Amino acid sequence: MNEPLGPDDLAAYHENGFLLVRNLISRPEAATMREECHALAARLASDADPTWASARTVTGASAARTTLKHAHDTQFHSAAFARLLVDPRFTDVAAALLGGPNVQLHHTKMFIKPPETGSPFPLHQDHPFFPHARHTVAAAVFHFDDAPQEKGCIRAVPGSHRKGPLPHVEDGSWHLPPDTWRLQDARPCPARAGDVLFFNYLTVHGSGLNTSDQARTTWLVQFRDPEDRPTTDEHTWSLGQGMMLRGIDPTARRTDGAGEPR
Ligand SMILES: O=C(O)CCC(=O)C(=O)O
Repeated sequence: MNEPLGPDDLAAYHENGFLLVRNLISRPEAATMREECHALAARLASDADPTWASARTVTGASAARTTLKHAHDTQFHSAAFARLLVDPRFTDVAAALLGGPNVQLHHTKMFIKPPETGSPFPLHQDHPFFPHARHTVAAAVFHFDDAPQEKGCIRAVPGSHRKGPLPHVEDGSWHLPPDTWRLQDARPCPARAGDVLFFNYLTVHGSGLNTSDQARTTWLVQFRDPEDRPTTDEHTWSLGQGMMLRGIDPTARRTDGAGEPR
């Protein structure tokens, strides 16, 4: 079997804490998934806006009424997401980055940043949302349309994962103190439809406002080594948590509801 990543890619991931994998899926596949996302958003037709309060107060976006559409655990809404979750093009890269054969799901989340008003995310680590003992948790952000800087692409701070868990401000969500962690200082990661951005949950990241006339459509998959365990029950409600995406769960954890959190 071909290695999914070369040694330079792996070294860059471990050095920077993030890696953009180009064309992990094809542009036509990305276009199909984009339609799935927008159809799901229309079916859910929710008025709820998941924009973080801090996005309005610390990113300078307060003047605009910014908006965001999201949906958790999309594989429970459409089988197209379930197929992509176990697609070896994704899971082989995830395993290579984890450094072992087994990849377990934590949760998935679709984001649509609408044109002109798509909300920013202040810089943060994902760690405070779902801390784990061994810090193997990582995200894969699938881009289903092009995400240049003006669409509010993700930005990341190279090497920030090596600082370990950082103190965050909590105000409904978690973010880093904006005076020391400025979004504009983080490195933009512009992506094209079909690209997937991988980053560890300790990597400091955020994203800007979508000022373009097109929506930015992404799907985020949080995954981990199954031998890594949550240290709180903060985010154990996700329906699909604990599903194996590749390999086995060597811990043979009980799945009948009587065991510890998934
Ligand atoms: O999709 C984005 O722009 C950022 C999302 C993010 O930072 C997160 O969900 O933790």
